[in-house]
Amino acid sequence: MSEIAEKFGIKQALKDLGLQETNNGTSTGKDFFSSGDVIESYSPVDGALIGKVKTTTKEDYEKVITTATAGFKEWRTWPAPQRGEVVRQFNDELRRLKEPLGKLVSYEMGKSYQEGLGEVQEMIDICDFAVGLSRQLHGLTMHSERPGHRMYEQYHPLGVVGIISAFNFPVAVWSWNTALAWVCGDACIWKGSEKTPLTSVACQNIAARVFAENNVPEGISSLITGDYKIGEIMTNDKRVPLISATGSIRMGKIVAQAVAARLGKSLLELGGNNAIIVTPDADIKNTVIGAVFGAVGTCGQRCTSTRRLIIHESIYDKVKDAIVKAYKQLRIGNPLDENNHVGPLIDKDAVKNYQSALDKVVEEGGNILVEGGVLEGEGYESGCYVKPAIAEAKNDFKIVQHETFAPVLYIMKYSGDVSNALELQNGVVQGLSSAIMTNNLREAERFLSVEGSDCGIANVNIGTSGAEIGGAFGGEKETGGGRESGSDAWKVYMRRQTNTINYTTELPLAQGIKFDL
Ligand code: UN1
Repeated sequence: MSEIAEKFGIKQALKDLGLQETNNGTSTGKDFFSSGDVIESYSPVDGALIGKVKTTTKEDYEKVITTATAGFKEWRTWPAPQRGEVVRQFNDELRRLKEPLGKLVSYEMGKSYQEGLGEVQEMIDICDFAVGLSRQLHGLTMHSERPGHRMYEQYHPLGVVGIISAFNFPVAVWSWNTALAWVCGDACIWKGSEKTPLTSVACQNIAARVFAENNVPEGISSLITGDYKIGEIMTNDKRVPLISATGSIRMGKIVAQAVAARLGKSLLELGGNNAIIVTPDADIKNTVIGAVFGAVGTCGQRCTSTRRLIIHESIYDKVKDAIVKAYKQLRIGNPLDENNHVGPLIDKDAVKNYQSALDKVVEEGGNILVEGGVLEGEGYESGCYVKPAIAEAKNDFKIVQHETFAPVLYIMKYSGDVSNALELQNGVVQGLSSAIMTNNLREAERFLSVEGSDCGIANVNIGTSGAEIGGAFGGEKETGGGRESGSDAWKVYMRRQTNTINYTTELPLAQGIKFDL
C-alpha cells in the first residue's frame, strides 16, 4: 500500500468492498471464476498498484452466457415488485458502502472524492427510481375497432442485456442499466472498463451478496473482464438481444454495426462536444461556476464535460477574464484530498492526447489563454496530472470538432442574434449536452425550440454536466441516439407486445374484411 493509500483509508475501503490482492473478474453471481490473464490496476493518483483482476476467456464467457440465459428463464417469472424488492436491498448496501465505494472510484479512476461519492449517489438514486418503477412498467390500452374486442399492450422482459461501460463513470453507468433491467426482469452481463477493474469487482461483490440472500437465480448479475476482444464476443452473440454501450464514437460505430448485423438492439451513449452559449444577458458569476466545473470537473473526462464556450462579443472580454481568473484559483492534486479541485487524467495515453490537442489547436491558429502542461515533482509522480487549459479557437478547427477527453476548453465569439450562437453550437457531429446562460426569456425559449439546440440535453442557466437520473440521458447524431436512466428509458430493456382479445362468439376481421366459409 502506498503512503496516500494508507493515509486516505484505501486499505480499509478495499476490505469493506471484499476485494483481495488478486480477484476473479468473471462472475455469474455467487460464483466467481476466471482463467484469463491478469490485469494490474494502478492508481492514476500516485501510480501505485491497487490490486489485480483475472480476465475472462472465451470459455469463461460461454459459462456466463449459459448461466445468464438459464437464470433469466426463472427471473422473468418473478413478479416485478419482488424484483424491485431485491433492488431495494441492493440499494441499502450501496447506502452502507457509499464511502468505501466512492473512495475506490476516486483512487482507481482519479476523480475527486466528492465526485466519487456523487457517482455512488447516482447509483442510489437510480435504484430508488427503479424500485418505484417495478410497480409500474405499464403499457397502454386502446379501443378496438371491432365489437366485443379488447386491445392493450404489455411489456415483457427482453432477455440477457450486455452492458459495456467506460472508465470515467465506472459504477454509475452500470447501475443506470442494471437497476432498470433487473426490475424489468432481464439478466445483465457487464463488461466494465479494463482501466477500472477493481470497482467492477466491488460492485459485483455487493450484488452477488444481496442476490444470494434473496435466492435470485445465478447469472442475473454477471461480470466479465478484459479488453475489447471479450466485448466483441458479447456484441456478436445473438443470445444477447440488447447491447448497451458507453464510450467513444469509434467504439460505438463498431458495436452498432456488429449488433445491427444480427438485428439485435443497441443503446449507445457515445461522445459529446458540449457547448455553453453565453448571451449578453447572462449572469456572469453563475456562468463562471458552470463553465469551470463543466470543463475541469472529472479532469474533463465526462462525456458531458464543457468543451466549448460560445460568448457574445459584447461581453466576451468580461467573461474571458473572469474565467481565466477562476482557472488561476484551481488546485490540482491528489483527488482524495478535498482541498483539490482537479485530479489526474486516467493514464499516460490520456496525457498524450491532451498534449496533442494543445499542439493541434496552436497549429490550426488557436491562441492559448491559459497555458497547459504536465505537472511534475512531489505529488505528481504518477505522471497523469495536467493543467487545465483554455484556448481561443474557431469552431471549424479539426481539433475543436473532435472530442478530447481532457481539460481543454475552447472559447469563441459570436455576434448578433442567438441564432448565430446556435449555428456554432450545433455545428459539430456530436449531440449530447448543451447549455445557455441567459436571463432573457426569448433567448432561452429559442434555444429550447425546434430551431434551437439539437442535443439530447439542453439546459438553461446550468452547465452541460451533472444531469440528474430522473431524466432520460443520451444524445443525438454521433452520440448514438440512446437514452438511459430516467423517464421512459426502461422501455428499451423490455419487449412490447400488442394483445387483441375477442370475447364474442363471432370472428369479425379488422378493416371490415369479409371472409365467409
Ligand atoms: C458520462 O460522462 O458518461 O451528467 C456520464 C453527468 C453525469 C453522468 C455523465 N450525471 O455529468
